[in-house]
Amino acid sequence: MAATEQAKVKLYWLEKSRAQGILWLLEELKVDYELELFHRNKQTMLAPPELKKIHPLGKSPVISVTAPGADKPIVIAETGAIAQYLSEHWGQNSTLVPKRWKEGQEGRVGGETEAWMRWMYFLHYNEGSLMTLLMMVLVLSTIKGPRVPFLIRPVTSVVVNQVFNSFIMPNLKTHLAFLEEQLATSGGDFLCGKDLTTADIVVSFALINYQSRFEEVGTWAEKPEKLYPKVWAYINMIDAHPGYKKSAEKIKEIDASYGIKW
Ligand SMILES: N[C@@H](CCC(=O)N[C@@H](CS)C(=O)NCC(=O)O)C(=O)O
Repeated sequence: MAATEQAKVKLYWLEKSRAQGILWLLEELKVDYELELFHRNKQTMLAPPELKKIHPLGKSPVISVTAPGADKPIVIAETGAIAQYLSEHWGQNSTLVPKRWKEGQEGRVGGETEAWMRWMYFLHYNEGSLMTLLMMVLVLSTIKGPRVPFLIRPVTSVVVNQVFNSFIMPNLKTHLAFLEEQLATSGGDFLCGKDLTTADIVVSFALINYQSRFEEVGTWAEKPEKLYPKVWAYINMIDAHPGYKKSAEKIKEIDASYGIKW
């Protein structure tokens, strides 16, 4: 039996979190995994302190992988690192991870295929650039929302709207235009070409969960779906993907809700 089949994989799950994207990834890669569930503090929405016993930052997703014969598990945090590790061990010989080397160029600088270069880039881009911006939208929105006392909310709203106009909106437009161009030039419907890859699983999770907030950020010349039709076609295609739908059903069984809105 292959070591990957014997390895014990556990996903430390936090409700309403990026762990949902990792669950789809595990399902799509056909990894046999266990779940350990954690719930957010109802007031602060922070993760419970017990998650810090798994990894010092106390965030989710985190996975542990116990190889056959190993006396202790490897603990991996960060969406991109988790996706890379699982892809490298469970995704080889599948279309979920693009072939790395051009024929005859194995191990050479510049010998990588364009699809693999895109795959590597998007695994990093997701948390390094896209989610950083989208998290700012989430946090800033709460500063002008019902969690802020009614009397000071007009003041916080003015400040948040200024940040939305001066920083978030121009950056969001740049990202959406970039993704539109990447989808136009990938050679297929997905970010790395004609096949769904683990990079699509990671990036689409961010887009699906934040698309409804884009219009909160400011005034658009037209609806974002008209301005970035390929991005919207991509979101809708992933939304209808059977593997995605199945994972969303499983998530609803675990958590009673799907999504990261809170
Ligand atoms: N860059 C990290 C971000 C991890 C992260 O911030 N996770 C959130 C949930 S999506 C979390 O654990 N929040 C609870 C908290 O901050 O206490 C990753 O990609 O895994």
